[in-house]
Amino acid sequence: MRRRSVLTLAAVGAVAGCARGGPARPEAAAAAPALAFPPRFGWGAATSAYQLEGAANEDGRGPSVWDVFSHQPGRIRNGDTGDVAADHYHRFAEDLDIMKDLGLRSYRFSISWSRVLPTGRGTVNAKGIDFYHKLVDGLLARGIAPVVTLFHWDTPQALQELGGWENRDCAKWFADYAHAMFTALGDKVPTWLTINEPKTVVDVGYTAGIHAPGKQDRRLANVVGHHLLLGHGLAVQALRATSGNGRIGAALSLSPTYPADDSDGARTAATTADAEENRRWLDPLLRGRYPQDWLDSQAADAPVRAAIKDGDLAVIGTRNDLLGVNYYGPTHLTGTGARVMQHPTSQATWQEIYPDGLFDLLTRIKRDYGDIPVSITENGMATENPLQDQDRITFLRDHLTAAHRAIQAGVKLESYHLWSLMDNFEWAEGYSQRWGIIHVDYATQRRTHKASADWYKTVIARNGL
Ligand code: GCO
Repeated sequence: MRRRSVLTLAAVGAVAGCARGGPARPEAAAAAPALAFPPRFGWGAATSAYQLEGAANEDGRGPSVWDVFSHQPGRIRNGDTGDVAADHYHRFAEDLDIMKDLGLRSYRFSISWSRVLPTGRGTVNAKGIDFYHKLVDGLLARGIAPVVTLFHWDTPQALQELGGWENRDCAKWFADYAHAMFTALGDKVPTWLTINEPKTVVDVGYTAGIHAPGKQDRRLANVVGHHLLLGHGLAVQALRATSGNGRIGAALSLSPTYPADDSDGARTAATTADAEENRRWLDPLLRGRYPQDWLDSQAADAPVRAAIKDGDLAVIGTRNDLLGVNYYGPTHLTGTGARVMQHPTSQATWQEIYPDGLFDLLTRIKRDYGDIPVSITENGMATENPLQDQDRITFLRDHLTAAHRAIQAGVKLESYHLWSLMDNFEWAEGYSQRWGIIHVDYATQRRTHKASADWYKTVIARNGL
C-alpha cells in the first residue's frame, strides 16, 4: 500500500534500484556553479519531533497518538518505537553543530505538541518549551533560520481520547496551542507551518490505518481532513492576532497526476486523482473553497458535508504567507483508476522517482494559484546504502535541477528542505528505512556524514550545482 495514497498499486514494472540518471557525475571543480540559485536561497533540511527527539517520557512530556500506536504490537516494523529515536532531545547541541558545518541556512523541525502541552491544552510545560527555546536560540546563534511545524501528526493522546481530529473542537485546541507557541517563540521564529501533510493523516492514519491512530474509515477520514484545514485557518488567524511578524503556511504533500496511457479513461482518472491528491488541499487554502468535482464526489450522506459549516472556508482560506510543498513523486493512473509506477523507486517502494514532476508541480502551482512564495519543505529518498549513497546524490541533483528550472520559469521558490537531516524513525517502517544525509548508528547514537552530506555541503557553499 503506497503510504501516501489509497489508490491501488497495479503490478506494473516498479523498477527498483537506483534513482534516474545513473552514477553521479564527478564533482566539477569548485568553480562558479553551472546552475546558480538566487542569492540567500534557503538551503535547508527537515525533521520532525516524534521521528527524531526521543525522550518520550522526559521532562513532563505527555503521550501522543504515536507513542500509543508505536507500542501496539504489530504496528511498527521490528517493534520499533520513537521512545529514543535519534536522541535529539539530548544531542541537539551536537546536531546544531552538524547543521552549521553543513552550512544550512534553514532548518525545519516540528514541536511535539504533547511535550509543551502534555494534555494538549492548559498550562505550557516549562521544561518542554525550554527545549525549543534552546533549539531556536542555537539555530539563530549559528545563522540558521528556524522553520517550525506545529503539527507533524503527533496529536496529544489526551485529546485523541476526546475524539482528536474527528472532533471539531480539535481545530480550536490546535489554534490555542499554536497561539501559545506564537506567544512563547514568535519573536524568534520567522516562519511557521501549521499542519504537515493533512493528506497523509487522512489517507494513512484514518483510511489505510497504518499510521496513528490506525483507523480505517474513509467517511470519517474526510471529516478529519476538514477539521485539520479548519485548525490551519484558525492558527493563521491566531498568528495574525499576535504582535509576531512571522509568516505562516501549511506543508502539503503534493503529487502531480498523469494519465498512464492516452485513453480518455486515464485522462479522467488523472483529473479525479488530482482533486484527491492536490486540489482538495490547495483550493481551500489558496482559494477559500473546495473543488466542486471533489465535493460532487462525496456521497449525499457523507459526514464531511455536515462537517463543513458556514464560514469554515473563509477561515480556512485566510491569506497564507507561503506554501510548503513536500514532493516525493508523481501519481500515474490507468483508465481503471489504478495507480501504476512508471519510474524507478527507492527503499520506500511507494516512492516513484521523477524529478521532472517537481518542475511540473511547481509551475502548476504558479499557473493555477499565483505567485505565492513556495518552500520545498520535504524532498528526499530512502536508500539501503549506509554511507556511499550515490543514488541519493543523483536524486538530489536531479530534483534541484528541476527546482532551478522552475525558478527560471518564474516560480517564487525560496528554500529547499531536504528530507532528512539524519536517519530517523520512519513511522510504520521504524528504523528499517534510512532517509538522512547523516547516518545514525542507533546503538551508539553516533552521527556520520554520508557521501550525500558532503555533496550537499558543497552545493550550499557554491549556492548551486
Ligand atoms: C511525510 C512526513 C515525513 C516522512 C517522509 C518520508 O512526508 O510523510 O512528513 O515524516 O518521514 O516523508 O516518508
